[in-house]
Amino acid sequence: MAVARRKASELSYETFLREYVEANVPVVVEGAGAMFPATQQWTPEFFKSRFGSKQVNISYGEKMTFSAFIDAVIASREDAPGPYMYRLFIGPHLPELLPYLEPQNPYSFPRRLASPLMPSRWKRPDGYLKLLIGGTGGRFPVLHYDGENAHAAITEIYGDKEFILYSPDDSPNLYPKQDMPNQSRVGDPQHPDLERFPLFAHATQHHTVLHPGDMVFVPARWWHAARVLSPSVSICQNMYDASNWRGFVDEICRDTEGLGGLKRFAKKTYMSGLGALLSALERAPGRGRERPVGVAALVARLAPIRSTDVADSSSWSMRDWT
Ligand SMILES: O=C(O)CCC(=O)C(=O)O
Repeated sequence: MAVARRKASELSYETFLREYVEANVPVVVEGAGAMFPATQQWTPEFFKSRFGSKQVNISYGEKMTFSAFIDAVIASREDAPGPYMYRLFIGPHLPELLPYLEPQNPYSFPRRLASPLMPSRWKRPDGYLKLLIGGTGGRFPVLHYDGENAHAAITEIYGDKEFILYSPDDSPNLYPKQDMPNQSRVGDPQHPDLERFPLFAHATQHHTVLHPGDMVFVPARWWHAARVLSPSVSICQNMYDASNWRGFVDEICRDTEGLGGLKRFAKKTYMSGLGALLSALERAPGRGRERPVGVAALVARLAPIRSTDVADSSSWSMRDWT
């Protein structure tokens, strides 16, 4: 099945929220990233020439110099895929890149992650902004959905990438791992071992190809994976709003980390109350104003719904999120 495609120039933010975010339906927004200076300037060579000697995170625990990594990306082939970068958080590791991503893409704005009312553990004003780079045949290593009920947005900056998704309803056909239920045991979903995983044949694949400027919205609990068709650079962000808050709270409160019942109850009460407060502030009258002042400005700051509601990226906390 093809993922729906809409043009950014014809898709209002309100329609995007109603038809896709609230409905938990994936969509590609064409041109959502077209206004980024990055879309004009980022190429594999850009990273090699600017940051060649810098050691960067590629995957969990794997680091390389940018120079060696980009050489491997260029050499990557369908039958001999090179490494795929998916653990480089831009804010703490390459803040020089942030100006290339402003003005922010409104469709991937992190919303509640950017609220100062978020507990510090989940305060991510850039939405866990990550850099994803790979060469032909490179791929994200596992079919998965994002933890803590997050929505995700992946915006293609350079090159082409195949992106596939499976609905949460297909979870029983995807063989979730016992210890990590948001990861599938199937391995490469384009070359599944159907003798080991026969139910996978019943799963409905939603398919698209991302080109520069395209953003795919990945709703909470939708399984997804990506494979590079030509050397590719993209970014990934997470987002919370009223549509995925309850699932987020349920998940973080299930993970008790040794907390007793009373503490868990207190945490759940606080987070549920915060959700109700943010929902009210997000719907407060006058939220559409371009430059709010007074009380409206305070409301916008506490419950940001678009990038102009928050301070610019130079003031973001650059804590290491790896
Ligand atoms: O490589 C991609 O585009 C997928 C990224 C992703 O799913 C993730 O970082 O969680």
